[in-house]
Amino acid sequence: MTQQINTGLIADHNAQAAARVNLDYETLGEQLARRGVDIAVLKADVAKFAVAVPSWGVGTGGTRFARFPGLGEPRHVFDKIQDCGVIQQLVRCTPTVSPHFPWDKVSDYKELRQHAEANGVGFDAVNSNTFSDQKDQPLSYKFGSLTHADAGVRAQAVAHNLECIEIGKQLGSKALTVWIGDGANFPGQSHFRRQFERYLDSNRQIYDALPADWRMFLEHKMFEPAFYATVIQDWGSSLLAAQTLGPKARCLVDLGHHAPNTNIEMIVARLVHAQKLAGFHFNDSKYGDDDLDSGSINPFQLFLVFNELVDAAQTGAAEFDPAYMLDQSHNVTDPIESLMTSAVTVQRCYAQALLVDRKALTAYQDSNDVLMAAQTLKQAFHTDVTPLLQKIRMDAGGAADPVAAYRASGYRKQMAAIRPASGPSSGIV
Ligand SMILES: [Mn+2]
Repeated sequence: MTQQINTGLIADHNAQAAARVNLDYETLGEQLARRGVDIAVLKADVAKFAVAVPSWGVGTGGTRFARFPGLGEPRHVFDKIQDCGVIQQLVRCTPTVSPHFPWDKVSDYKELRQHAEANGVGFDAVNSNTFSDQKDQPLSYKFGSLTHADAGVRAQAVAHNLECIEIGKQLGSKALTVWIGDGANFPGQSHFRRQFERYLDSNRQIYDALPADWRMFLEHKMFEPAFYATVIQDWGSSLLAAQTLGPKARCLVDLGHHAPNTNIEMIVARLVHAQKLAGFHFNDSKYGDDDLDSGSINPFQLFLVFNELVDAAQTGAAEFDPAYMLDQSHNVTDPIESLMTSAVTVQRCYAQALLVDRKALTAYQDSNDVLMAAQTLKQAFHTDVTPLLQKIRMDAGGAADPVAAYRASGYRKQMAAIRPASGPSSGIV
C-alpha cells in the first residue's frame, strides 16, 4: 500500500503526544466510570464509526461569484483518491470515497479501483450529475433533467444514471445518489404536478435497473439553482417519492438543504419511523446551503442528529442502516484539513451521543421533568471526548493531531510542486 504521509513522521508525532493523551484518556475513563460508562466499550464502538469523503471535496470549492484555487489541487480523480488516502491515513475513520460522474469518469475502472485500494480507500455511493451540461452533450439540462418537459432530455438523464450504476458496479459501490436541480425560477414556469410525475417516471426506470443489493438515495434541497420551486425541495417530497418507488429508495438528509432553523433532528426521527432514512451529507450552514465544515457553526445540532441515530440503533429501529458522508465546499481552507477536521467532528458527535444516559432521559421524559431531560443531553454534549478520539486514531496508526501531522509532513507543498496551479476561475463545485 502507498502511504502518502511518512509513517515514521506519524510515529514520532504520536510518541510526542502519547504521555499526554494517555493521561487525558485515563482521566476521561475515571469520569465516565462515575457515570456508569466503560470507556473501553465506548472506544470499541466509536472505533467502528466511518464517514465517507466526497471526491469533489478535496478540490477547492467556490461560490457563484468566484473560485480562488489553492496550491497543489488534484488534477483528476486519481489525485483526488490520493488526497482521500491522506485523510484516511491520518484520521482512520474515512475508509471510503464517494465519486461523482461524469467528473470522475476514466477509461479503466479496474485501474481506478486498484489505485483506491493502493491508497487505502474503497468506494461509497456513486453520484450522478444532471445539473450541469458536459462538453459534447447532445441535449441541455438548462430547463431540467429527469423532469424536463422533453422526453428526449429525460431519456438522456435516465441513461446517465444507468451508466453511473454500471460504473458503480465496477467500483464496488452499493448505492446511487440522485440529486437534481430541476425546478422553476418563476411562478408559472412549470406545472408542479406534471413535473413531479415526470420525476417519478424517470426515477422508476433508474430504480428498476438497480441491482438487488443496491439502494437509491434521493437527496432533497430546498432551493438553488431553482429559486422559486424545486421538484424535490423537502423531506416530504423526498419521502413521497421514496415510498412510491419502493424499498430500495430512501431519503438522504443533507444538513445544508433545509430552511434556516429547521428542526433537522426531528426530520431524522420521522424518516427512521418511516424506515426510509438513507443517510447523510454532513456540513454546516449559517444562512443557506453554505456547505461549511461540519459542526463549525452549530455543533449542538449535529449532536442532536446523532442523538436520534444512536437512539434508533439502540432501540433496534427497523431498516436502520444509514450511510454517512461529508459534503462540504472548502473555499478558504485547505480541503484536506477541513475534511479531516470535519470527519473527527462527526465522529465526536457520535461518541457524545453514545454518552447520553438514555434510561435517565426516558424517565425524565415520562415524568415531564423538562429541565433534567434537557440537562441529560447537555451532560453528554459537554463531555470532551478528545482523548478518546486521539487514542482511537493512534491505535489505528493515525495521528493524535491530524492537522498538525499533515502540516508537518509538507504534503501540500510537495503536491504544489507536482500539480500545476489551476488558475483563478469563476464557477462552482
Ligand atoms: Mn449533498
